[in-house]
Formats: sequence, C-alpha cells, structure tokens
Amino acid sequence: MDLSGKSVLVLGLGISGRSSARFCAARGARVVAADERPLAELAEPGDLTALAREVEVRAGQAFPDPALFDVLVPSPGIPPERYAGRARTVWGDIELTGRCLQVPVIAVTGTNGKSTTVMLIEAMLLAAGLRAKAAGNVGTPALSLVGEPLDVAVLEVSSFQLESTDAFQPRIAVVLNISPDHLDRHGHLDDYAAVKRRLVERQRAGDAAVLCFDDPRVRDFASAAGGEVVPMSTRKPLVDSGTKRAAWLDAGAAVLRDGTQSLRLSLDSLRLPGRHNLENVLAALTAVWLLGVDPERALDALTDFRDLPHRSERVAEIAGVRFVNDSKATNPGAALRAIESAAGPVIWIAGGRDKGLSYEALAEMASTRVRHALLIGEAAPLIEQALHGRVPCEQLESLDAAVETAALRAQPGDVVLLAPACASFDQFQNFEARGECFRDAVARLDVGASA
Ligand code: UMA
Ligand code: ADP
Repeated sequence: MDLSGKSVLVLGLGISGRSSARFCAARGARVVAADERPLAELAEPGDLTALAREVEVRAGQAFPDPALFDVLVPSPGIPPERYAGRARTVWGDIELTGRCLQVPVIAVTGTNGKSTTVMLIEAMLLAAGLRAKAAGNVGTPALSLVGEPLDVAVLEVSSFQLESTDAFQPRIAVVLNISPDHLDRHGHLDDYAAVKRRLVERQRAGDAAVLCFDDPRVRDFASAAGGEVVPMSTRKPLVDSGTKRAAWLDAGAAVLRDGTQSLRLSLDSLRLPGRHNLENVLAALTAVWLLGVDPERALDALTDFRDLPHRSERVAEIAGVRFVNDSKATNPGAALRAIESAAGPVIWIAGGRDKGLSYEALAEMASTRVRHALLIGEAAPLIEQALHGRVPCEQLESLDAAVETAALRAQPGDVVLLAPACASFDQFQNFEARGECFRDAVARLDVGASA
C-alpha cells in the first residue's frame, strides 16, 4: 500500500492508533494523530515522544475535522457518530491490515470466546507446521502482522473494529455467538448483530463462514454470507444441514462432514473446562480444516493448550475450596457460561460497571448453581435486585473484601468464582487489573491458611 501524497488522520493514541499512525507514516502519508486526553494522561510517554518524530501528535484538544484529510483511521474506541458524514474514506486498522496482507486471513468475531478461539487457531496452525500469528482485538495491533513471515494471519475482530471496515474480506470468517454487550454504543441488539454480520457479507466464492447455528442470531447470518456457509453445532448433528460441509460435536468427539464423508476426531486431549470452550475448539478446528490443514495434526495443539489468563483460571485450592478467576466475563452471557461450567456449588463474586444489560437469564442460571453471591461496584444493587428471592446476596465495598468474605462463606467442594458480568472501569483500570487483584487477595488467604 502506497500512501504517498495522502493525508491521514488517526483518532486515538492507544494501542491501535499508535500502530496505525506509524504504519501510515511508513507508507508515505502525512499523518496527524490525535487524542482528546492530555499528553500527561496517555500511557508510555516515551513512546509518544518517539512517535512525534514520525507524525504530528495532537493531544488534549478537540479532534481535527476529518473532512480535511484523505483517509480517517479511527481507533476502535471512537464511535462512528464522531466522524460520520465528515470523512471521505474510513479505514480502521483491520481494513488497512486486510488490504496489505498477502496471506489468507482467518477472522473471528462473536460476543464471547473470540480471544480463546483465535489463540486456539494460532496453536492449531503452528501444530500443523504453518507460520501463524494471532492479533487484533486480542491485544496485539492487527497491523503488526503486515510484513511478518507468515502463512496464515489470525485476527480477532470486535464489533467496534468492524464499524470501520469497508472491503475487509477474510478467507475464513468465524462467528461464535451474539448476546447483549456494548449496547451503550450500538443501541439495539439488532444493530449490534448487523455490525457483526459485516464480517461475512463481503465474502465471495472461495471464502467460507463458520457459523455457530446453536445461536439463532448467528444462524440468520447464513442468508447474508457471500461465501460458502459452514454451519457448526455443539448440540446436534448437522447431517442434513443442506450445506456441503458442516461440523458438530458428538459424544466427546468432533465430527467434520464434507459431502457424504465424515471425519470423527476425539477431543480427549482437551484440557479446557466448560461447554463454551467446546464451542471454541470446534470453531477453531473447523476453521483450520477449511484452510486445508490436517485436523489430526491440528488437535495436537490441545495437549498443551490452557485457558488464557483471567478466563476460567484456577488460582488456588485452599482447604478444599477452589478459587477461579474469570475476570474476562465482562457481560452477563460470559458470566452465565462461567457459572455453568464451575465444578461445584458456587460462591459468586460479581459486579462492576453496569452496561445496561439484563441480568435476568444470568440470575436464572445462578439460582441453580450459586449458593451465595458477593456483589461489588456500581452494579451491585442491580444484580441484587435480579437475584432477589433466588440467591442470598451481600454487597461489599471492594473485591478484596469480597474474597475475604467468600473464604468465610465457602465450604469444602465449593468454587469461589470471580465472574463479574460487568465492566471493570468503576474500580479498576481494566479486566486484567481486576483479575490480578483477585489473585493477590487469594494469595493473601493462602498465606493466612498456611501460617
Ligand atoms: N479516545 C479519545 N476520544 C474518545 C475515545 C477514546 O481521544 O472518544 C482516546 C483515548 O484517550 C485513548 C485512545 O483513544 O488514548 C484509546 O483508543 P481505544 O479505546 O480504541 O483503545 P486502544 O488502546 O487503541 O485498544 C484498541 C481496543 N480497544 C477498544 O476496543 C476499546 C482493544 O480492545 C484492542 O486490544 C486494541 O485496540 C488492539 O487492537 C480492548 C477492548 O476492550 C481489549 N475491546 C472490546 C472488548 O473486547 O469487549 C471491544
Ligand atoms: P472474548 O475475546 O470474546 O471476550 P474470551 O475468549 O476472552 O472472549 O472469553 C471471555 C469470557 O467469555 C470467558 O472467560 C468465558 O467466561 C466466556 N466464554 C468463552 N468462550 C465462550 C463462548 N464460546 N460462549 C460464551 N461464553 C464464552
């Protein structure tokens, strides 16, 4: 991509914006990179000083008018209302990456399970001897893949990132599930789903979309998909799906069907807990199979694959009580799956910044598995309301206090589970900091127990 003579405005100077600014400058563009926060409040000031030698950095002031630039590169956190109708060309970092990569792209979206699935895909491709790397919403900027010696690129793509795509067309798209999240930005669940659908709409012959048909909203994407539809299910065989290829789970094995031929693969080596992880594994396996990878070899990856940090993470076992950190369960759907897959009665720690989503389905699940709920943060009263009459609750002022109280309430065989169902930003910088706080609090209990 040659951007010589072009003017580019990058909005946001976080992970995505810095990478986009450097990328465009290296391709000859005149770049202005802007952030509304003052310089002193932005992370890694040394890196920004270095960036200011390559591009014009403007911090702590209103964004420049996008109409004055050829290309606008918004960071994912900047909502489209901020530039809609004023920018000539809007290319977010996923769009730029798609335009520059010369290798097949597997792109994964969905409300929950994206990061786990892209890391599984990366591990499976590596196990099969291919050079592969995951990037995107998982934390490494997507553009870092451009120029890397790769056979396959794996991108985690969020709804925020899809809003600033234009022609992005992955060879393989994977859509896991859609449940309420980010509605403060997208408005209605239908609008959120419509943004996710963009991943498959621009695909063409030769491309494929792996769609999890267990979710009716994802199943509906089939009619919009521009390439081959490959349905998958963790619940029922798709022998008669009406598609050439399909994948499903059957008695602990994955079945991959191509026409009338089926390949059955045992998932015995899987170390990940929960039905949700079976969904992620099946999606990953189907994606790499569609790319021509030997599925037997891909499954070698599972022997060593463990859940990512802050997802179903077993922190400690103290006096017969297991402590599990699922700080990444930042919406009710994810927390529901975390509770569902706990290996015993649950002492549940939840709460944080409310996202305006319903806790009803979660409360329903909690009523069958949770013995006691410890609620923290801004959302505590709302969750208590939803649990009223179903689960005994206590509100605590901090996560530390919740962990201490959990230890008092738990009996041997119980699981103390942090699965907040909320964002972390009322009390923490991000979900990682929240998970680390939980780990530290549990470590203090452990010291106390062995003292
Ligand atoms: N900013 C403004 N004005 C605004 C909003 C933001 O100036 O109105 C500035 C902020 O001051 C800040 C910068 O923009 O300096 C931050 O931009 P950003 O929020 O887009 O964050 P990045 O650091 O660039 O990280 C982004 C993704 N962030 C979001 O989607 C909010 C990261 O996903 C992603 O890992 C990273 O790009 C690399 O691709 C995070 C996330 O929370 C983990 N994603 C959501 C999720 O997973 O649920 C979608
Ligand atoms: P994402 O990147 O989409 O946020 P992660 O892989 O980081 O997804 O998982 C986040 C949380 O969502 C996990 O801790 C778990 O509680 C839940 N989760 C993981 N996979 C799924 C899935 N397939 N369906 C529903 N919930 C899931």
